[in-house]
Amino acid sequence: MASPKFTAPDGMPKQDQVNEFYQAVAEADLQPLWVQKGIMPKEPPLAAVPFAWKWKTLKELAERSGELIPIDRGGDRRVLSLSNPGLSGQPFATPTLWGAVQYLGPGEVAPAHRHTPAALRFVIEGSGVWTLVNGDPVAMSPGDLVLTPSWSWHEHHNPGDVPMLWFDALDLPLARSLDAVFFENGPDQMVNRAVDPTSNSELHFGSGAGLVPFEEKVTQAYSPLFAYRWKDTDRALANTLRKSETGTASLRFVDPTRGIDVMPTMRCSMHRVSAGAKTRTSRRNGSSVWVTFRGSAVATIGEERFYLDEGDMFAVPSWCPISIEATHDADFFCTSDAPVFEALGLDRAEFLD
Ligand code: GTQ
Ligand code: FE2
Repeated sequence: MASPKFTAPDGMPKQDQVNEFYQAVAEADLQPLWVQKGIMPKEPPLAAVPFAWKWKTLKELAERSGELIPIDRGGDRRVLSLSNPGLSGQPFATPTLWGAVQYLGPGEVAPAHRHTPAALRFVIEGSGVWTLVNGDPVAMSPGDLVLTPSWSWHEHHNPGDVPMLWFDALDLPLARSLDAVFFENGPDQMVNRAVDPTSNSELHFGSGAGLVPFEEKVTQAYSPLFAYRWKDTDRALANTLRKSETGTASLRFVDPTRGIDVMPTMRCSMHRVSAGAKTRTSRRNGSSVWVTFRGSAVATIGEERFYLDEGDMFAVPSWCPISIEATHDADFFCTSDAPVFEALGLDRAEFLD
């Protein structure tokens, strides 16, 4: 359809024509590029800030939530999310990552559900808990990494007599910004509570380094191994450190069948820094959330220094330089959105020292 050509009334001053033009553009729900500031900044303008949450506070408030807040349908999960002070009150650790501390008391069950945001747990303290992942019972102990990938059913059980506290990370903010979040509740009683918490996933894919089922082809986007045990991680870090000249060891958790990241949206890694050693200063685009699992250290993130002890969690925003110097032998769990950046060809990284 041909639209009538606009002609300015005779003698209309140029400036008035320009003003009318801008008004017509706005009325047509358009915006001229040339008046927009900051659309293409030289570097990403950051909202999220470097930030650390102390375990002392996290634990105390998680325990109080355990006493005060029941867990059942409706509440579903007893979780306190890390809210980065730069993100205007949103419950997110970084623009792409949800980080949280979850508390499950003795005898409690967090009921079955599934969601498209992928989740992982890194256990901090407690024992006896197991998580049912797509019907497969996965035991949880301190230092273990447990995956509940996108759209997998999961429910947490604590049949023991001590509480468990763990770190949760989800790609929820990313999935949300892509309008990709779906959620579904599961049936209430999916399993009998006395189930043997040895996962099929580990029996098939986790019994030996470099050994995977002869013919089984993994086609889903995530690792078929749902649990990475502290005993294995610890040994791998110790072996790496033996041949390290820097006093540091960094390892990535991978899908044992393909060597790729455990889930398509979250990279998981573990870092050991010996007392007195210091990592190189590096930065990358995309963000990460860290858990201090053992030891103590000073992390320099951007311009800020954070004194870290066991259980402390911290957020590293995009393009922010980070280095860690251990005061006592220290181990860190880290999860980041790096696989997303790499898949999209947007990844950038550099060392600054
Ligand atoms: O344990 O299923 O921290 O669904 C946030 C959402 C944990 C969970 C979180 C969740 C879970
Ligand atoms: Fe969940």
